[in-house]
Amino acid sequence: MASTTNGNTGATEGGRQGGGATRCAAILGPYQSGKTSLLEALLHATGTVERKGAVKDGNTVGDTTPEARERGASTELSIGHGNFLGDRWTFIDTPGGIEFTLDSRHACMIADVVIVCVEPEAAKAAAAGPILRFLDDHDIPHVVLINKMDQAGETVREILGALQGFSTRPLALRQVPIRDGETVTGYVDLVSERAYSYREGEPSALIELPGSVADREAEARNELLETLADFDDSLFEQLLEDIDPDKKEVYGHLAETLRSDLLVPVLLGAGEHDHGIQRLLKLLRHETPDHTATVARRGLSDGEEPMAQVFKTIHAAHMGKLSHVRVWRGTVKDGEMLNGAKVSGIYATTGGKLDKHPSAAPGDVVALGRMDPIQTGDVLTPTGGMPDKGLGWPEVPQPVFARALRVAERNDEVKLSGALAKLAEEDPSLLIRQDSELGELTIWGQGDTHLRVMAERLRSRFKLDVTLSEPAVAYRETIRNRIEEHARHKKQSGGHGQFADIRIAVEPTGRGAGFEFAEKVVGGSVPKNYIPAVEEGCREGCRRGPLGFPVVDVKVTLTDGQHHSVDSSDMAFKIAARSGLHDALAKAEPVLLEPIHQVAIAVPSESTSKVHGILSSRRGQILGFDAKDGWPGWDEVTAYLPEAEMHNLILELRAQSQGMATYTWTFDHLQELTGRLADRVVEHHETAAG
Ligand SMILES: Nc1nc2c(ncn2[C@@H]2O[C@H](COP(=O)(O)OP(=O)(O)OP(=O)(O)O)[C@@H](O)[C@H]2O)c(=O)[nH]1
Ligand SMILES: [Mg+2]
Repeated sequence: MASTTNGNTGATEGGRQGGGATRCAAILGPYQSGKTSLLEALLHATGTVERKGAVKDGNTVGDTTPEARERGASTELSIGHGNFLGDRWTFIDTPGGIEFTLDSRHACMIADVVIVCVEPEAAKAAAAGPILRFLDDHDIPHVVLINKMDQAGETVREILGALQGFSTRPLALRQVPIRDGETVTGYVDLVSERAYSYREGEPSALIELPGSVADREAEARNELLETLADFDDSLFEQLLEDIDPDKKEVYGHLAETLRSDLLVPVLLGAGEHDHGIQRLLKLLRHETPDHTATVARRGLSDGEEPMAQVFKTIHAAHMGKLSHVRVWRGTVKDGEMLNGAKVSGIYATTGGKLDKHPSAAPGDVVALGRMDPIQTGDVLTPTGGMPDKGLGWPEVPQPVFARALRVAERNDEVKLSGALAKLAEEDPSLLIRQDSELGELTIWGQGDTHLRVMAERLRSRFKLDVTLSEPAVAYRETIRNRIEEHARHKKQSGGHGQFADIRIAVEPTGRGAGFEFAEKVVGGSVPKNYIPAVEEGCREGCRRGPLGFPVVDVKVTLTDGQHHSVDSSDMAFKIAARSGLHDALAKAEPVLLEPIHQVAIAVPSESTSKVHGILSSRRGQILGFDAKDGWPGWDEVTAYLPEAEMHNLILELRAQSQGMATYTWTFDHLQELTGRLADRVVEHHETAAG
């Protein structure tokens, strides 16, 4: 384990507030771009971690759960606190995996600034596109860190070029790299015009500006000033007159443009080697707004009473429910009531470690204990009068991947449903469904890894032995022909006999019509009081048709029949109807129906043709494709797709689009399925049913 010191937790001792309020930076970025390593470097540089851990050694402050450690990839938020030059900071490392996006987005909503960490390779950096778009849409100030510069093969220009297309704000390069052959050895700061040489595990050393970068430095500095001048007339005039602006003034403009989210500063670094960390921290110190600006941006400024907002809910193994909050206003005290729930413990969390505090001050990020009725997103106040989540709270993405979930021990079923409810409360992008028709429990989420991680949590945290498998498809069947059927139920066994006789016509109806029943009985051959029993018998007969599936879109008309004054009964008519319908359906050319969904796939244009290929190989029918509204460079492809072909769709789409494609879906209609595919479904169903 990395050794940690206790001093730098975010909560204030005894509720006393130090110099400024704690500010909060969330770290986002594509999968494996180095965020957890960056958190470690930031905590090292801010005095929280004495000895730095490494992701490969499994001893970082972030990624403490078995699910994350085993993967060497984050599967949940990791929080750490630090002190930099007297300022208190909370850093939140987020998982890069696209399947855990909702957690990352929630962290953005309570952060004062977001550090977008990208790889030094244009194609990989472009995977940050959706993140930049989200931050732009929500007006969240952000900084881009081109990370892993120790491995940079491509030029910073190429990487920036790839990113700029996704950002509506100009990306403003703040440093240029100093290279020695293939290796990046340091950087020049474009405002101070000072050159630094990177040092492993230490702040960079000031050096003479090497002649080799002088031209590039001058050019990049000019670009930076020109970009800034777009937001300030006096700077614009100075540049026109060839006056070199005062550095202090430039820093002032930079702080202003970041605070107002007009511009995105771009820094260089290598978190794992501590390169560029001091520069990043200094930028954060001088240019990041505090929580009051964030509260205003979120539209939560009204009112005076203490206020906090939940951005993550966890059911910890020994601690019970923990609601991670950012305190927006006032002091939150242990034991007080917020939104009708009693705060039972206030903790500053660093990775998996908790430090108890009596209170938390504005700006602090802490966990509140045992706030049972409280949900992620809730805005907490003593009066509970703020039901709103504030501007822009992220929508829960529609689940795109499902698995049937089984628990090995039947006795564990109650425990399982309790555990699943907790997991779904922690992660609103997870859905649990109990399908009574298919007799199957399914979990729905954002992809394979997402659901596997959930299964691992069930095993590690709740000690439940569960397995995942492909879920069943809700097939139906109908008929193609009209059939008239005569059915008689007659039993003579001592005393009372049983007698019912009916004639029915069974015919297909329009798709989506469901089941219809009519009667045209004349002369009371089937007395009125038995007709509901006939209808009920027919409905029961539709539960499982000759192919083994529920029958839909048929109309049954009772045309005639006979009864017996003593031996007829509701039961006799029901039995006759059920068997009559059963025989009729089998003769009426039964046919399988499969559910078809309408899908709308959003994909970067360069991958659109691949999406067409994927859809046609999955029996999809393309309905159209067009440029996606408000998403430059993206297309939206709409298609009908059979549910049976959708199980792994998201995985293939992501594989063919560098993880970027997403889709939404709605059930559209049932469609006949014939031939070999249908035979296989029926056979498989018969085998499964034993
Ligand atoms: N060369 C180099 N490799 C790095 C650097 N930072 C991280 N890595 C490596 O990149 C891989 C991913 O690092 P993480 O810090 O786990 O990345 P992450 O962004 O947290 O990954 P996810 O949580 O899965 O999205 C590991 O193998 C690290 O050793 C860096 O500055 N330079
Ligand atoms: Mg990580």
